[in-house]
Amino acid sequence: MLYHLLYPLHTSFGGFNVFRYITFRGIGATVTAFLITLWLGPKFIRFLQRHQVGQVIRDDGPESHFSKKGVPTMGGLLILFGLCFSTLLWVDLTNVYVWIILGLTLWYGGIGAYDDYCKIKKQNSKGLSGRGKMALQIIGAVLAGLVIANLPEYSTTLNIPFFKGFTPDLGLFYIPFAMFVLVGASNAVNLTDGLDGLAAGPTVVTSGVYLLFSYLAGHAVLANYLQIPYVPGAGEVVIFCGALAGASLGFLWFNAYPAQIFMGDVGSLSIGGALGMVAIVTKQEVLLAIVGGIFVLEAISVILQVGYFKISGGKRIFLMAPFHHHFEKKGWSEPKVVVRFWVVSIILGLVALATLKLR
Ligand code: 57M
Repeated sequence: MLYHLLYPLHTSFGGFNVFRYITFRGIGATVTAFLITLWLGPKFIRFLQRHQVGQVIRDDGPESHFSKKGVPTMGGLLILFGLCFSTLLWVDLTNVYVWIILGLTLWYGGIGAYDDYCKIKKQNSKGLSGRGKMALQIIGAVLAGLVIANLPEYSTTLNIPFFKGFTPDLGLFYIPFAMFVLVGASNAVNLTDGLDGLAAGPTVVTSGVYLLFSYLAGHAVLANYLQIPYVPGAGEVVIFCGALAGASLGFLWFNAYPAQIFMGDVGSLSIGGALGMVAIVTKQEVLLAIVGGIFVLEAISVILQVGYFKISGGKRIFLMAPFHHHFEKKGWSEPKVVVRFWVVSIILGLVALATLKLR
């Protein structure tokens, strides 16, 4: 909004020229989202406590989690507010990509909010049915995939990190592929969100890396030089990524161990969807498996554990899945598991950046 209000005035006041620059607006969006989330956090936590929007804890989980009963949940609403407010404040509102990303993020947030609401109302850890949740996620993903694949300047080719010469065109198959990315990312973040700060930390790293990739993808000269796909208009996604990183950092302030608030499904499903959609817009879908490697590993640990549990008649690979619980069961303290996972996430972020030069 500021871009539309203030940039046109640059002819009378030269200083307003800065609103033209994506870098300036990206920093503005990051700081704004962080400060809003930080400012609203305590008020929002008190509001949730007053309305008893507290976490229901499973009785079959690690014992260290029993004391978390009643911690306010649905903190994702705070993240979504900071993210949307800041994005709308700083972005060029005529940019179609940002609207698609915001739409998908809010759709997934709506699914999560409904799920959280059901769990709190029924006072058990089962919300919306797994199938119902999946069906709603697929509908959102297919719609988003159809819209984006039909944009004239968008290409349905696939880009594979380290293999820049190999870019197969998926054509119509791009829609199921996009669906896989969106539904997979959303559920992977959801599975990761089981320890204080565990999902928010890698979210900051992933959005930070995609902030850079959006800038490069939207810059014809740099994209050409680095041999990455040029997506006209993708530069504005920098503002969304900055706002996501800022809002997640603000949320992390309160979600850090011992957490005063959890994000709930409204947070985890929407963040996963947002990251998936950003990866799709910037044409760096496969890269998400690297930079978001923590989310992928958590999801794989669940698939392996559940699969093996079924075929072996009750045996396990990990002491408990998702595998952050495995380390807890081994005796690592919760902050140790979380910080070590952050360390891995940062290293994976660096590997993702290396794909810019290595081919
Ligand atoms: C949700 N949610 C947390 C909070 C958060 C198939 C199966 C593996 C699925 C999986 C599952 O349901 N995962 C998705 C994970 C829950 O957190 C809430 O949920 C939101 C995210 N969706 O924002 O609102 C609990 O996680 C803890 N937490 C924190 N700090 C945070 O910042 O400590 C969350 C955020 C919270 C809190 O304790 O209550 C969750 O874990 O439920 N299921 C599981 O994860 C379960 N695994 C399991 O059953 N494994 C089995 C195999 C055979 C399937 C096994 O390995 O034996 C575990 N989850 C729990 N206890 N809580 C195991 C038991």
